[in-house]
Amino acid sequence: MTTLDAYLDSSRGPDAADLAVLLRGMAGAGIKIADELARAALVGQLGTTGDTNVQGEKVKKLDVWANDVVVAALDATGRTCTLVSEEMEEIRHSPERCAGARFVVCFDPVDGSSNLDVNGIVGTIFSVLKKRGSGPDHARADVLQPGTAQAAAGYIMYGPSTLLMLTIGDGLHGFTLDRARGAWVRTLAGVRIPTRGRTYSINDGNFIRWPAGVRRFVEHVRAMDVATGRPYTARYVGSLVADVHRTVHDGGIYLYPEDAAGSGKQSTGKLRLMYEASPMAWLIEQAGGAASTLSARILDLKPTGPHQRVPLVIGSPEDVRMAEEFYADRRG
Ligand code: FBP
Repeated sequence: MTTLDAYLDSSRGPDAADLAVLLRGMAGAGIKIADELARAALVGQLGTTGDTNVQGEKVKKLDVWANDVVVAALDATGRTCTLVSEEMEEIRHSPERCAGARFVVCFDPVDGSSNLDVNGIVGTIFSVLKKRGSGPDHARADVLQPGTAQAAAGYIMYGPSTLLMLTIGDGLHGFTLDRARGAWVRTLAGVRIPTRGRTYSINDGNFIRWPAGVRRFVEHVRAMDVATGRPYTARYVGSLVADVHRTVHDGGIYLYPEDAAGSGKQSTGKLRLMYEASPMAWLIEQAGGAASTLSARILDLKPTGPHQRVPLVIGSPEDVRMAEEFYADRRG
């Protein structure tokens, strides 16, 4: 079974060697976070810090701890000097580290943090972009690149096993942490998502705020019609990593739409483009899936800010197309 190291060593391309160093750093941070999650309740690492982050969310102790672990691991690679994190309001640009820097990294250190205190599945999500310019003024332009410019994307899922799902542009692969060997071993190679699924995943509690097209789509997949495999079953973990991973594996669709006009505060959606929607979109497209806002392809979006929020609908291509048709009133 191929290890992550062997897989990265065999990858080709002008930046392959530098990208390998950076990704090993991220994978190393994942091991530390997995270890800390396993003992968090024993060492008082659960609960909040009392602060509120740039997203307006109560900050969990592990959010900050994991953020520092990822920043230190990426700094140690010497391959990046510009970082964006859900837990850091500003773009962290360190000119003194730019000499060997080739990449910009956007990451969510603990995705699904509402699951932390209930021992639920959480994850780390990351997106790697090529550094194009030099100097502090260029840092923002380096960050605000569309998803099509990603050099790598991945998530680390802290579940019964610790799993790294990764793409560097040659398909979607999964590496399971083998603690005995201290190595990541490829257990999923060239993952392909089913073209259509039988599962939908959305926070039903937001029903009253969904755009009309989303309501019609959900009512459609809930309706009885054996011939088209309906009703779909509902699954929602409340952690993007867990809900997308199940969707990649089994097929189906995950939706976090914007709130309909006048119905709520998330008029542009909840999830963040740079370190949630964009990396997940590339990962799922590499597996033959689709990801959209329901009116535009996520990877084509031109970012406007490091913490920009967007609607995210992601999954099997036929299901995403169907949801887009209901949203555009072309169906139902
Ligand atoms: P963070 O936990 O990193 O803030 O991520 C956002 C998130 O928790 C996603 O993982 C998840 O899919 C979604 O928000 C759940 O939102 P809600 O509780 O509104 O359904």
